[in-house]
Amino acid sequence: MRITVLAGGIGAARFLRGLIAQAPEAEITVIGNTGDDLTLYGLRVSPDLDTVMYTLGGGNDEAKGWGRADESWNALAEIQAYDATPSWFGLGDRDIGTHLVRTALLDEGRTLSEATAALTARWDLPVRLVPMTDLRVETHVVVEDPDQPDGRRRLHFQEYWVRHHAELPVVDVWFDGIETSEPAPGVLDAIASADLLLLPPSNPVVSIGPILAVPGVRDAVLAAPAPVVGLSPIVGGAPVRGMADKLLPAIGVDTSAAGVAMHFGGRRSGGLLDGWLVDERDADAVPRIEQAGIAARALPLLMTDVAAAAAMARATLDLAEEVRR
Ligand code: FO1
Repeated sequence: MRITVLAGGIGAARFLRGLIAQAPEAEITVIGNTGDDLTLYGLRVSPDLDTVMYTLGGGNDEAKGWGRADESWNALAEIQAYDATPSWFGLGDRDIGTHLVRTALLDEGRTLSEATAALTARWDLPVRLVPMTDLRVETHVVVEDPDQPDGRRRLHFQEYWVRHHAELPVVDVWFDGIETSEPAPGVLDAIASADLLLLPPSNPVVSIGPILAVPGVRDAVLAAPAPVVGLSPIVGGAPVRGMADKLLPAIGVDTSAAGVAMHFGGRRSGGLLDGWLVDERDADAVPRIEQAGIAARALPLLMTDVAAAAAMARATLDLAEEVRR
């Protein structure tokens, strides 16, 4: 069975661990979000690609969810000792090794897809990880700033999230470079040839959003013969982790399991979804979601361990079979 997953970072990576445990024979292609990417000290960093790579490769820091296990922070300490900026982004020494190799490959003229293939080869991943695009796209957050003439300021998503802890009032979110981007090689084929398309519990705005915004991707999902099933990243009105609750209002979406389902839309009304899984705390939202033509199921959605993620994956596969046209 060929499964294609549109993935952000930590939530997607943890779900993928469950999916792999539940469907070890499946051929899984992960289309990774690259809107989080940024350049620091000349190094190209791809946080969501690295989170999937480290987590599925067994090299991730399980407590933080991002970055490498057994990390040290000597280079960052030196940066800070020099009072150099930026120093708000946690660049670990082992992690820097990844960025050095990626940047060297890119500087040699290799594409991000080629660099990602080279990096993931070391980790012997049980999935194929491809970037959503090989062209530069960066998610920027527009925040209120009374000191600016138009009362607004635009900053990179990572600065908004890591430096400012998502505390700045968000006016808009946009994906710089998205209009001239194009799907990376294999992305459209992985969508068209999939037996199942999944939206894991990732941030709908800055993780799934950029992937769907790459020209051609949303249309490919709409045209795909495979059922499209997603899992709500919002449980009981709040994101399980991260800052989706700060960003969803900026795009006019209700911070709820039903709100995000409606945001993606039901296939019957021109949207993406055939099925949507919500946490049992949001079971009361099931009827409304079903009325939108999206098959909905309520079950525990907290990925406390791989077994919990595998149970979610099982329910996802079961729902996919129920909605398969
Ligand atoms: N998240 C943080 O909250 N603080 C950090 O210092 C930080 C550093 C970092 C370094 C490499 C990397 O791949 C991810 C990193 N993240 C950090 C997570 C990153 O902000 C992710 O993009 C978000 O968690 C959204 O997926």
